[in-house]
Amino acid sequence: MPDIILYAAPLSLYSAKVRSYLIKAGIAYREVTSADPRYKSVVRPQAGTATIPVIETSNGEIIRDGTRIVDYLDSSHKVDILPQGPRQKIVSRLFEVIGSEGLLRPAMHYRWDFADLNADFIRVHFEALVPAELDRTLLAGKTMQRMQNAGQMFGAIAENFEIIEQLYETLLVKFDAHFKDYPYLLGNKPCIGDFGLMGPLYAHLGRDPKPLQLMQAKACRLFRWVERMNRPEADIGEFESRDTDAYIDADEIPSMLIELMAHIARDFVPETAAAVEYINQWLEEKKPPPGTPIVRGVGSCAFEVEGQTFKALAQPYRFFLLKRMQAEYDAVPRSTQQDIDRMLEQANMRELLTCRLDREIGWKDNLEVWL
Ligand SMILES: N[C@@H](CCC(=O)N[C@@H](CS)C(=O)NCC(=O)O)C(=O)O
Repeated sequence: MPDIILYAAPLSLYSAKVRSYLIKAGIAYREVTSADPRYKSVVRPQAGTATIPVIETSNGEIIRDGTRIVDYLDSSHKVDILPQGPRQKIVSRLFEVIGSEGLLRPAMHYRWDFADLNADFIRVHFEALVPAELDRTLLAGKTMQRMQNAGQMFGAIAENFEIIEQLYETLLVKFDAHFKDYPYLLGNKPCIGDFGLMGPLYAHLGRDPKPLQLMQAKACRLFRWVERMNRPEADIGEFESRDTDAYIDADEIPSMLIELMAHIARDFVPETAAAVEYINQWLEEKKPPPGTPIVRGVGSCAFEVEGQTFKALAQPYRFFLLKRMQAEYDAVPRSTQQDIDRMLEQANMRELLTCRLDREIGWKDNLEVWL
């Protein structure tokens, strides 16, 4: 009997983070989809809402949300997925946010807007999520339509395709350059940022036919990282150093990683700044009572990317994650903060330190709630 049952799916973005953690942590688990009868009868009623990933532990606990699942597992398994160095901690936490929220546009665009290559592949996977006794074609079709609409709400619409593709293709080149020198984001072992990035970079961009072709053709070392993240061993044969238990020395952040962050900042920072303003205004107007469950998006905010106005769903969850980075910053002495300021300045991400919601986000019965 495995320690953990993981309710997930191969094509699910948020499931990829948890699966990779389970593999690297060496935790015995069994993965099933939400079509498993136990999901409906036992898991879903306690999960709060019908998303994956969810885990069921051997003592019957049900935990929903990829971030909470990794926190929960790591609190007992202590794999050590957060570097000790303050700058590396910040970078690690930042990539956790970027993984969940910062690459949704390319993830959705390359899944939903290339039907010639992707359609059959995607349909097979969505149908597998519907219990066999139901009308798989009909129900999968409805979910697929809902997901395609979600992509548009994240800003993956025709007017933006050119910019989304330009940004993503450059991102591939920059990731590839980083993974030429290092097997993981911060050295020879994965950190929480690596696990976060597996969401978009494995589940969508490293698996669906169109973006998989692109990644293999333009960024074979990034593709290797994706493979490596789903293997229990360190899988670093092509690198000189064999020390599998070390982050980069002296809290160093490689200059290529700073360049990569500065590239991600091009849409991530204006979007985050617009979203925080939008959500704070919404909070001011609606004043949700403490304990109110948080919806995925509270409305659509506008921001500039490469001189063009984008609109995207303002999602409180981004700030639940960003707060974890800000908390690391708040916890260190001023002189260390200044060091972090300099690094974030170079990465054009310093503004993220001030993007804070006026209300805290907490958890109740597996749902995120306003405190
Ligand atoms: N914050 C959640 C998000 C989970 C989530 O949105 N999962 C998607 C699949 S990748 C889902 O189940 N969507 C179904 C829906 O929204 O109805 C997490 O990190 O686990």
